[in-house]
Amino acid sequence: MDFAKRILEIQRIINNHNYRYYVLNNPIITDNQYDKLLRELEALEAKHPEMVTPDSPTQRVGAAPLTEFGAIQHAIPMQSLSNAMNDKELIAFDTHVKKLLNTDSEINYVAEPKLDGLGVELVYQDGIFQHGSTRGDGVTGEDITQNLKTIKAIPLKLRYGNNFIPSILEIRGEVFITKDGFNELNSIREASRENLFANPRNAAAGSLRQLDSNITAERPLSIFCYQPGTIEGVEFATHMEFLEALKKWGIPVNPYIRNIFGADEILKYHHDMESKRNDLPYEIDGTVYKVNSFSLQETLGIRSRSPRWAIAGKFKAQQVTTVIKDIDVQVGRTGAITPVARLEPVQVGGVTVTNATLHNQDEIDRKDVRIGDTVLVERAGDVIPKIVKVIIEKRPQNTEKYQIQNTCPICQHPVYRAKDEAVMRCQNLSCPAQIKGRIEHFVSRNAIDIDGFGEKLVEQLVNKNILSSVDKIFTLKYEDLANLERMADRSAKNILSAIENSKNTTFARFVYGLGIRNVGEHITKILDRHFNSDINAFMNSNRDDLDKIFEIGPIVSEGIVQFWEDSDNKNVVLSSINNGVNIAKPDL
Ligand code: 9MJ
Repeated sequence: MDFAKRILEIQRIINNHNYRYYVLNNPIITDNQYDKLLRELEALEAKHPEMVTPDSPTQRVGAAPLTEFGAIQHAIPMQSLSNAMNDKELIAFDTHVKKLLNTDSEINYVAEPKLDGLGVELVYQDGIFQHGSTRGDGVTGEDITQNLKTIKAIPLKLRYGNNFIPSILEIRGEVFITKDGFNELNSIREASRENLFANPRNAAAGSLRQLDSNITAERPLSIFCYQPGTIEGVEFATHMEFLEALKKWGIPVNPYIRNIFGADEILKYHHDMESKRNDLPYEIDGTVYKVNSFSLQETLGIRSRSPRWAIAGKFKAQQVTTVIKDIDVQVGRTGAITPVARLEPVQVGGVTVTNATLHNQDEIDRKDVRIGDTVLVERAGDVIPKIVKVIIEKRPQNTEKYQIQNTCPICQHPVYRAKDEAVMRCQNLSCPAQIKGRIEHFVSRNAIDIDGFGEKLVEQLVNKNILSSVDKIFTLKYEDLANLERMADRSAKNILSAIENSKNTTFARFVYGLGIRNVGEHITKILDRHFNSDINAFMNSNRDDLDKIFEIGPIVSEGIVQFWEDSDNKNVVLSSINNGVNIAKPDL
């Protein structure tokens, strides 16, 4: 057989297997056989690059990483659904629809499982996948075409199953990760000491937001589609007809979608799906009901943010009991100290839960959570599991009240808690847990403004231990930069010259860059005026001096005093000045 014929044949065979697997849920070959076909196609296309088309199954991976996502306008806004929290609200929805349509007859609805993933829009032009986007704010989303192309459940080319292909087909659906895929992904991440995803939804979202689609390609993402956008060239009378057409075009549609009538069937479907929920391979957090007839949908119309012809019925949160093995204290990028309960791993609806946030000391005190306690844990929707309560009867003997230490678990500097704030913070400018964020803030446009000093550069310099505090920026040498990966001679020189330029700065910019708690740009200007741009006077100010400044309240002065109590913070400032930072008098 000639190569051109064979290439087209393998493309067709692979697309057919995708269809059998993702739409019909009835695969007939093994993963190995599938990979073998793909490799044969890759080899043939490598020899005949002129035969490669954008919709070839080989074109899902390999795109160059992006520097940022472009924006995509949705031709029709992507609305969200209003929620019914219980049976009563589901019945009220049906009653309202009947009233608006002025009818006593049972309404025909399409009942759908509500997938807990990420809403996306796919656009096909003459049957070829053109681009896809996130929901964003509903009007404008992010262009995640390259990432969506890696999802094998999304056909790059529609099947001619309906004997016609619309010129424009916009469809909405939910990208998700299966429970098994999520658990497996997290065990891999745990083994390589990476941060774990809190739930399958976050894992799907994190995977879709990768600028490098080769990373997305390694994540077990899938999709079910459930809603039309603009469609040109075909008309449908009902939502169900639209869904049937999607299947014939090769687009995955959830197999539990049903045609139902009236409130009784809404409740029955809702309860049936709730009892099936834990047996499904993916997460659902409720059910959705849509008036089937498109003309009735039009009559019902939309509210500002959601259609009147649809409702989402939410499931109750799932709860289980487990034991707190330990309590760890984490330091966020902004210095916030968060206690996290390490749990005896427990399955909640097929997802392994190992951690729960304890928020802060007040929360720990309120619930009197102790290491060794048996606790009731709840996973509600897409949030991180939370501890509902301690089962006091199961508390072992000799437990102690838990108290977060008053030093940072990472750098051992004292932590500070502002009056009226529940959160404790580490204000050490050089705390390793915060250093990347601190440097990024210090060099940012409204702070000392070093052009070209981006997130990637900070990441490299900190990881290589070249930068461990902000003052070290001013002692960077050409070799420190030029030896970094992907750093051209010219860029290294440009960055050094931007650093030189930044040394002539103002009090307000410099102090803003220090990131003192509650000291924003406005406050830095007030301090500038009060201390007459004298950074030494500011560093050595005490509570009384600060309290005298009109416009500065006790919470701000408390943060400042605590910041300067840490002599290492003063040393960073002095070292910056010794290394050439010159704070000019501003034009006030
Ligand atoms: C989910 N999340 O499964 C819709 N959804 O319809 C289903 N979401 C939806 N439909 C219109 N099944 C807006 C959102």
